[in-house]
Amino acid sequence: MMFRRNLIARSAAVALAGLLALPAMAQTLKAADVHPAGYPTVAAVESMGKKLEAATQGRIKFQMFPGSVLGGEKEMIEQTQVGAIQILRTSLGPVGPVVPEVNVFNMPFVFRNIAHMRAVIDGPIGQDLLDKISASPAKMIGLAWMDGGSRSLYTKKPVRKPEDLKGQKIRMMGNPLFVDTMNAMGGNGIAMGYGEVFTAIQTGVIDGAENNPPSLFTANHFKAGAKYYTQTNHLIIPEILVMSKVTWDKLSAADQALVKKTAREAQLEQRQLWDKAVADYTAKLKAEGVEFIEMDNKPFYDATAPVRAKYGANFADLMKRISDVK
Ligand code: GTR
Repeated sequence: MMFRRNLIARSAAVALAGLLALPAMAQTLKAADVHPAGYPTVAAVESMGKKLEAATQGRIKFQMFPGSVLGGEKEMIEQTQVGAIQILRTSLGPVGPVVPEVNVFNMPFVFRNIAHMRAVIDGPIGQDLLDKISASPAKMIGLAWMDGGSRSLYTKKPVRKPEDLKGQKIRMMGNPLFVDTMNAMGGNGIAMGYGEVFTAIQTGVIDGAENNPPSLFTANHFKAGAKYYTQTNHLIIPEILVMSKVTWDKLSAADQALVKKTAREAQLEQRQLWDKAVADYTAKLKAEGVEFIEMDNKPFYDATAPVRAKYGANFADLMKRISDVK
């Protein structure tokens, strides 16, 4: 009896030692994006995945789900929070309702231009915000920033000044801050998922939306009838790459460092791809007959001052630090 118990204990110990000696189990990271294959964010995150696979000899595998196949951004954020999606590239816009601290970057005209936004996200303020996301109860780890360029209005009728937006229903991303922004700009802001915009423009549920040229082109919204692109540049919202905290907590410290390093490289790669995409898609939109309306956007800046005052009250110091960045 004694002998058998010893034998069982010994074989259990041998089995345990065998398990410990096994390499860490292979795992697949599911990455998601609303944009289609080939879009700068998708391409940069795919190349991050290849680096992760190579550096871990295939122990970490990577699978990209582009084109909203896993849902709209709001749904994908929720899936990331519970660990059903491991890596998500999303606009910071719909992250605002989950991590209110990031709304400082979501405010209209908070950045002077793209160069200013890049200087801020590349510096200590950008790192602070990534850390705030990671430390928040939202169960997401902020890995890196991506470039979302600057957002301008596109509508069925030409718009040159705030008064031209009167009575026009304009789709905004799901965040009350953006609905307030559009209302202040003179239109009626309607929160709606990205995937619903095409049909909503086509059927007249909305009169237009706002976005950057690569999104306007790849989502085909101009083909639904929004052919006037007014250069308001009212929102310069960085995009973000996050990892589910559920996944992050299971990674070794070495793997976490590798994920951060490759994410940071993806940030730089996406930036190169982005600048080219903006130029290419702008040319393509023009070739498709989209009229780019250049105008003075100061009246829109002035009209949104109450939005900056209302939401900026929570971030007075941070806004000063942002505006001090050269
Ligand atoms: C794009 C952005 C997407 C998504 C989309 C939208 O510019 O890259 O992440 O937020 O806009 O308007 O919903």
